[in-house]
Amino acid sequence: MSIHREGRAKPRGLDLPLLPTLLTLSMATLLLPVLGTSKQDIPRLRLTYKDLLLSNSCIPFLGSSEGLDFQTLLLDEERGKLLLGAKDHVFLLSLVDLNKNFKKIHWPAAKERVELCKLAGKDANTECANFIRVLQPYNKTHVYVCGTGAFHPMCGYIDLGLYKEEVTFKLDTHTLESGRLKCPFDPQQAFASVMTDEYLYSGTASDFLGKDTAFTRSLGPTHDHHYIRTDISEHYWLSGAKFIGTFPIPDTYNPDDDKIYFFFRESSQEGSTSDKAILSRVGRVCKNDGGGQRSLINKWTTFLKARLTCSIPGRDGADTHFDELQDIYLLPTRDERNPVVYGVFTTSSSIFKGSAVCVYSMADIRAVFNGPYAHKESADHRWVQYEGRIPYPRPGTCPSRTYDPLIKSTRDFPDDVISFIRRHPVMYKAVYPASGGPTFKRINVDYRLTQIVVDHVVAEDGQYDVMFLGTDVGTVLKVVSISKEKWGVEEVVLEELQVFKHSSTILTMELSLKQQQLYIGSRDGLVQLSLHRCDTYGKACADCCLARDPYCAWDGNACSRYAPTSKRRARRQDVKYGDPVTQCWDVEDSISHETADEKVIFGIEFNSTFLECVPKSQQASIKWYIQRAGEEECELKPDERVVRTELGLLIRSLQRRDSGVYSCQAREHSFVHTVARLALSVLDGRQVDGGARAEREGGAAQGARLRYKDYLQILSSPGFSLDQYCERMWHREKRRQRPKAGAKWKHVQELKKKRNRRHPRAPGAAAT
Ligand SMILES: *[C@@H]1O[C@H](CO)[C@@H](O)[C@H](O)[C@H]1NC(C)=O
Ligand SMILES: CC(=O)N[C@H]1CO[C@H](CO)[C@@H](O)[C@@H]1O
Repeated sequence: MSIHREGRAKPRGLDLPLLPTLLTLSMATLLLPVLGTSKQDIPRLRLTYKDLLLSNSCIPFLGSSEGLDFQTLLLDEERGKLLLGAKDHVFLLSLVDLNKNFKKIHWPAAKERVELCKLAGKDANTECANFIRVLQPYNKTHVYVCGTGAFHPMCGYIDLGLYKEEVTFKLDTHTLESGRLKCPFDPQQAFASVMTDEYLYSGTASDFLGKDTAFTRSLGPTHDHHYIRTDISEHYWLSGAKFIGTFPIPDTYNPDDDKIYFFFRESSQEGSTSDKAILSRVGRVCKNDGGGQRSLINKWTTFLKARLTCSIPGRDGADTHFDELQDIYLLPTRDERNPVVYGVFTTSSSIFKGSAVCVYSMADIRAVFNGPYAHKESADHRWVQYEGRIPYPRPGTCPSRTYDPLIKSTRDFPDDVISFIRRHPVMYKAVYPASGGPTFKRINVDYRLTQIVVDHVVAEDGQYDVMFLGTDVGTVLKVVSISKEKWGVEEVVLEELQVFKHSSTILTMELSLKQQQLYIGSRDGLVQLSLHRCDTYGKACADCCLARDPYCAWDGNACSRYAPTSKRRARRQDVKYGDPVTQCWDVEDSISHETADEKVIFGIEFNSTFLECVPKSQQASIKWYIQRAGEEECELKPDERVVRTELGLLIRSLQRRDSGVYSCQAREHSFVHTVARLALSVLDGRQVDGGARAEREGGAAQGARLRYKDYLQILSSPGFSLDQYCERMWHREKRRQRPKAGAKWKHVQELKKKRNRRHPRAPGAAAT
C-alpha cells in the first residue's frame, strides 16, 4: 500500500519550474531548522486525512453534516450499537460499520421555545435547537435521553427493545419531562452525567444564564421526582463549575461505602475578589446520601472536594500550572475500586500555551479526602488548614449500619456534622500526580489537547498503556508510555492522525475494545478509527520493530496486529527499545544492506535544485553523503548554499562541482538505512542558454522562454525517458554542429549506465 502525503510540497529534482514559487511561498515551512528540535517530541508517523481514508483505517459517518455537534456518544457493546446524540437528532449506528443501516430519531425543540430562545438573543443555528447532551442506559430496554431544547432542556426515554431481539428505536413522546438540573441549557457548556441503579447523576448549570451550577441526583427506581443537589453557596461548595466527568467507584468492600466521584474545574475566589483563578477539582458524594435535616434538606450531606494539581517547575522557581481540566478517563484495572485516573489539562495563561496529561491513583485521592479539611473564616479570608475539633461521624463518611447502628441514613447525622460540612467541603491538601508531574505534555504548539482515551495493551515484550489524545484541530495523537528500568518513563508519540478533513475540536471519544475502534465526534462529523494500522509501518521486520507500536509485531511476513493468545511462531517486536538488530534475522548489524534505488536528477548551472528525502519516521535523524566522480564518498556539510530542510536538501546556485551521487541516510535508535540515492548531474548553464540564443538568432518562430519551458517539460514529464531526451539533444546538437555535443552525449550515456548499475554502499561511508 502506498501512502500519499497530502498537503505537503513534493519537490522533485526534475520539477525545476516549481522551484521559484516553492522557494518564496513555503520558504518558512521548508527551511524549518531540522537540527535543534527534539526528535522525541515529533510524532513518529504523521498521517493525513487522505492517508487514513486510503489505508481504510478511518471511516467517516456519512450522515455527518456541518454544525450538527456530534458530542454525545453511548457505546452499547452488547447490541453492537453506538448511540449518537447531535443537534435535533439521535442516531443508532452499527459499531462495525457506522454507515450500515443506521437509524435516526428526529427530535427538534418545540417551535415556541426556539422563538423564545431567539428573542433572548441566542443564535438560531448554534444555540436555539435541541442539542442532545444525555444518553445514558436506564434499564434493560430503555435509554435515557436529554436535549437542551432551545435553552429549555427536556428528557425522555428511547426504547431499544430487549437485547438479542430486533432493535426498536423509538422515543417515547408521552413521557417527556423537564430536563432542568439534569441537562445543561447551553449546548456548549461543559457537562457530565452518569446513570447507575436507575439514578441519574449530573453536573450542570440549573438556569438559563448558567450561573448556578450544581451536582445533582434525579430519577431512581421509585421515580418520586426527588432531587438531591449541592448547596447553593458560592464561596464554599461550587463556583461556576464546569463538569468534566462523573463515575461510580466503590471505596471498600462494603456497598454502603460506594461513592460517586466527579471531576470539574471552577473559579476559586481566594480572599479578596480580585484574584480569581481557575482550579481543577475532584469531588465525591455517597451513593446512599439521601439529604439531611434542617439546613441540608434535599442537599448532599457527604459532599467533599479536593484540588487536582498538574504542574511543571517553572524557570523562576514558581510552578507552571495546567489548571483547566478538559477531560478525564478512568482506565480500569483488575480491582474495580482502583481505576487509574487520567486527566487532560490546559493552561489558562494567555502567554503560555500548553496541555498536559496527569495520572492519579485512587489511593492518593482517598488519602486527601481522609486528610485535613480546609477552613475559611469568612468570604474575605483565605482557605487555611482546619485545626479544630472534627465532629463524629467524620464528615464525608457514608452512613452504614455496619459502622454505627444508630446512623442508618444521612438523615440521622447529628447537627454538628451537617453544619460542619456546609462550611468545610474542601480538603486542605491537593491531589498530586502519581509520578509527581505530567506524564505527557505539549508546550508551545499551536493546538491543545481536549480528549483522552487509554487502552491497556498486552504486547510481545510486556504491557503498555496507550493514550489516544484528541486535539482542538481535529487530530489524534497516539502515545505510548514505556517504563525503563533506569530512566523512568519514556513517552513515544507513535502517530499523529488527522481524523477530520477540516480542523475542528474533538468533542468526544469512545473506545470499543471488542471492535478495536475509536469513535470520535466533532462539531462537523463522526468517524471511526482503528486503534492500529500495522501495515503502514513498512514491509520489513526492521520497520515493524522501529515503530515500537505495542499493537503490532512482525509475524515473519508482515507487520500485523499482535494477539497474545495466538500460538503462532514467535512474533518479533521491541516496544521498549525499538532495536531491530536483536529482533530481525535479516538485520545482522545496525546497517541495513538494502540500498535505495538510484534516481537521476538534472540541474542547471546557477539554478537551484531540490533533492527529496522523507524518511518514513519523523523521529529519524538524517545525514547526507556525496560521492563525486572519482572520489570517496564523504559526509555533506551544509552551508549557506546547501541547505538541509525537513523534506530534503536544497542546493542554491548550482555549480558543476555539485554533480555526484547523493545519499540520504536515516538513523533511528541504532538502526541506519539509506532512504534515497540521487545522482545529480549539473548541466552547463551557458549551453542551455546558448542553445536558446542560437535559436533566437536563427529567427526561430518560438521565443527562447518557450523553448526553455519545453525543455523542462520533457525532463519532468512522467513518461520521460533518457533515450528520448538524448535523441532530442543529439538531433539539436547535430543541427547546430556544435563541437561540444559529443561530450554531452557521452556524459548522458555515462549517467544512464550508472543508473542501471546497483550501487553497493561504500564500506567507509557506513554510519558513524
Ligand atoms: C424500563 O423503563 C421504562 C421507562 O420507565 C419502562 O417503560 C420499561 O418497562 C422498563 N423496562 C424494564 C425491562 O424494566
Ligand atoms: C527555474 C529557474 O530558476 N530557471 C532559471 C535557470 O537559470 C536561467 C539562467 O541561467 C534562468 O533564466 C532561469 O529562469
